[in-house]
This record gives sequence, structure tokens and C-alpha cells, in this order.
Amino acid sequence: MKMNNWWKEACVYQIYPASFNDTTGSGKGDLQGIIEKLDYLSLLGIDVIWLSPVYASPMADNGYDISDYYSINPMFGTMEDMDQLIKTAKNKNIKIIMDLVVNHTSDQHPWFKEALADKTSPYRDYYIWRENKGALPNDLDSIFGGPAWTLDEKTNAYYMHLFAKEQPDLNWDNPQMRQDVYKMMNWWLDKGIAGFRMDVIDLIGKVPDEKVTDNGPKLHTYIQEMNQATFNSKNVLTVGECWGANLDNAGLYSNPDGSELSMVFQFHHIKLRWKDGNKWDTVPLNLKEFKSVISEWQVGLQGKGWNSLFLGNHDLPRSVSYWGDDGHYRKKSAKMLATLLHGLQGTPFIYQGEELGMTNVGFEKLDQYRDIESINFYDIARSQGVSHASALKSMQKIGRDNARTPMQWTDENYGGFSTNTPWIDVNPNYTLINAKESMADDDSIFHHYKKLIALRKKHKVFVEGQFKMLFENEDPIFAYTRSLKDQTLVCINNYSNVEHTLNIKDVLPIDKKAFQVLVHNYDTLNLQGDVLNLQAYESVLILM
Ligand code: TEU
Repeated sequence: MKMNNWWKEACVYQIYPASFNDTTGSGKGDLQGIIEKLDYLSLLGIDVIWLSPVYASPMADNGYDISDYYSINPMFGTMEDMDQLIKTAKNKNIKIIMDLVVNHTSDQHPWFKEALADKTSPYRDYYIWRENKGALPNDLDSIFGGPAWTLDEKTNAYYMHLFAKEQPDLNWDNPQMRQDVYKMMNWWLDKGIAGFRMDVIDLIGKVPDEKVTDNGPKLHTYIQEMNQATFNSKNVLTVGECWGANLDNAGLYSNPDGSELSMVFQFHHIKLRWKDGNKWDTVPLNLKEFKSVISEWQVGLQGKGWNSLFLGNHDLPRSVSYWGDDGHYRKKSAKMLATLLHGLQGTPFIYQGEELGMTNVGFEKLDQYRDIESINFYDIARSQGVSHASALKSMQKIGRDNARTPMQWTDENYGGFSTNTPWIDVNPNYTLINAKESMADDDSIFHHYKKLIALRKKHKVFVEGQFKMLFENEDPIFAYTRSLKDQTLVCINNYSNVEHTLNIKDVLPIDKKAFQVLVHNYDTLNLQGDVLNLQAYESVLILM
């Protein structure tokens, strides 16, 4: 049992550095830009920053293609800036976790370059090769579209890449490669970082010839080995990005004995809106299904593991656009989503701009898109006869660039993100939605998040309380309790834009004499007898 699982009480804020804050006028965010905004993050009250990749990279996939794990991409600054960020953040009680991208490297990494140049080099086996027998080794697809194999003509062999061809997969079955990764992780831990977010870590146990990608047979062996070789004794936060996580393996990943990771990101709730498993085609949210996924994970991991809580990240549409209403009820629904999520058991993650209720940008012109996944999607869709309008519609709704538009700090040019044209267009709604406005308005989404973050620190029931779903079959209600000894949290949400009357008799044991409203997105709670009259997206968190 770990001595101090501080991360159970923490709130994490994800920074996508290219789009956070530019201090040099390059049009791209940088490390000094993050340092400049640490006071903003302190005010919000977060404990940890998850920093998306800032390592040296040709940026084919915005830094998720690393060419040197030991250096900082000059576009973000220097290693001195990084050290300064870790130190300055620490002085403000903010920890930093790094993005660990070790399923693959960049094709510009020296290991891969040497593997290409010399077939007999020990680095050849750091990657996954199959001899060219006149056809692709098999029909495995890349997650970014097209085959997962690219032919190297010089050595007449295919290398494997589950993402772009510029991101060759590492061969985790090579023990020397694994040791090199652990060495690098220890080097970063020695710098004083507080853990890692592990990119697609559920893919490292792959068995290419059997077309097994996630949850391979050696996956947990490798994670346990990594744990022992690196962070086991360090009391850090580790979170694995696992699209293949399920309730059977999540308890392993986040085993309370500390043998693997602190927690994983699972994506079952996200995928509920994918039509027939295709992320580019969405179906409306089925609230009942959403409730049952949340409930299963809350109950399933209670005492047996630990949940991460998130609705958005740099790969997903903006949470208020995907889960709420980014039009008339933007503020109400963003607050409802925040309360609904932060009342659950687990470690909450906030994606930059979510605390402002930033929305999807939905670029209308093709040349506004920057994301390799979206661009590949468009090209492939078009080559398969999909119309321009239809492909564009998918990108506008789902494309990752929605989350990657610059942080909206003020109503000045470029949203105060930069003094120059940003690398990706700013969402034109920055004149209305920005941090300056949000900080000045007591009733803003920002202040709502601030309250929720502070509450988690104040009441143990947020961390330890037992979860129970209420009104399971009542649409559009999303309600639950969390109980710990003599304290109960009650979270009630009207997940819709129409009023709803809720009869709480026999279901909700509200002690009307002794309850305290902790957060609410309307001024008054309309409770008459056993009947609660809820307005559109009304959301309340009660402590009794
Ligand atoms: O993402 C993994 C992943 O499979 C998806 O998030 C992917 O981006 C896609 O949207 C699914 O259809 C991680 C990173 O978070 C992402 O930014 C990287 O592009 C990817 O790995 C490769 O490193």
C-alpha cells in the first residue's frame, strides 16, 4: 500500500503548450508563457500540470513524435526554461507531470535514423520490421488512416507505425530498448517532475503478426517492470492513456498495491457518441448509457482502483460542445458538466480553456486545419468518394483542432495569446469568451471551477465517499450520492434544456433541516415538499 496517495486529492490541468501562451511573438506558445500564467493556475487552485510534449520534435504530430527525449524543442524554449518552470511551479505548490510518448518515436530520432542506415545496428531491433515479401505484412491499419506498415526501400523491409508513418513504433520486446526508456524516465524524475501521463501505453504489448495492438499478453509485465525500474518508490502520479481499458483490466492498471499506475484514462463514455465505432460520425448522447458507463466505473473501481475524470483533452472536441450546449445554455451547461464530473470519485482533469467554457471552432476552410489526423481523414474520405461538405462537417464537429485553438486570455488581438498571427486561428468568439472576462465575473464558469476545486480539498467525502446512482431510469436526470460516514454529497443535474419536475420522495433522502448547498448554477433551489423543480441544465451539489 502506498504511503501517501496525494494524487487522490489533486486536480490536474492539462496544458497544450503550442496553444497556451506565446511570450516571444512567434505565434506559438512557449515555456515562459506557462511560467507567466502560473498565478492564473494558482488562483484556479489546481495542483498538477500535465504538460503535453515539449521535447525536440519535427512536429509531424505536434510533439507526439519525439526526436530527442532529453531536449526541449527550441520553439518552446530551452532546458533552462523547463527547469525554471518546474522550480517556479513548485514554489506555488504546483507539480508537473510530463507526457511520456514511448509507444513510438519520431522517424527523426537518432535510433530510427541509425536503424534505417544500418541493418546490423543494434538500434534496428528497437523498431518493428518485416521483410518485404511483395505485399504488406498484414492488413493492420494505422489509427491515422492507411496501412500501419511503410516500406523502407533501401533495406527492403516494412516498419510498423500505429500512427503516422513519421511515428515508427518501438519494439517493446527488446530489453535494451526498454532499459533506455527507463533511463530516460529516471532522468526526468531526477529533475523533480511529479509523474507521467503515458501516451497510448496500452499498445506497448502489441503482437503485430497476430494483429494484437492493445492489451497484448505482455502489457502488464512491461508496465510492472517499468514501475520497478523507475517511479515505484517515488510517490508520483502516473496516468496511462488506454483506449483499450475495461473494467477487467483497470483494476490491474490502478492496483492499490502500487505495482502499476495511479490510474488510467478510459474512453467508454467518449465512444458512446461514436456511430458504429467510427469517431468521425456521431450519434446524439444517450443519457441512460452515459449514466450507466459512469456508474459502472464508479462502482467497479471503488476500493479496487482509481478513476480519472475527464470530458475533454487535446484529442477531443471541446467538452461544452460535445457534452453540453455551446449556444444559449453554454454557461449553464458548462457549469453542470463541471459539477457532475467533479462530484465523482477520482482525479479530475481540466483541459485548458474548459474552465472558460471555450467552444469548438469548427473551421470552415480546409487551410485552417493543422492536425495530421484530420488532414489524413479528409484525404482518405475524399479518395473514397465522400463529398467535401460531408468530410468537412465531420472535422468541424470532431476534429482535434477544435481543442487546439489558442487559449483565450483577453478580448484583445488574437485573444491575448500572442502579438503575432498564431500557428492556428483563434476562435473568433474570444471577444466574449476569455479569461479576463471570466475572472472579473463572480458568476463565471471559471469561478464555478474554482469553487469545485476548493471543495475537494475541504471535504473528505469528495475523495472517499461511496458512489450511488439515483433516478437511474429518469430522463433527463443525472443524479448521484457520495457517502462517507455521516456525510453525504448529493449531486442533481437536469441534463436538458427543458424544465423538469423531480419527485424525490423515497429516492433521495434529503434532510431538509440540515443541508448545505455547496455549488449551484441558479440563484435559488426550488424545492417544495418532495418536489424539486429544475430549470434548464440546473445543477446542484448539496452536502448533508
Ligand atoms: O492519442 C491516441 C489516440 O489513439 C487518439 O487520441 C487519436 O488521437 C485519435 O483521435 C483516435 O481516433 C495519443 C495522443 O493523445 C495524440 O495526441 C497523439 O496523436 C497519439 O497518441 C499519437 O502519439
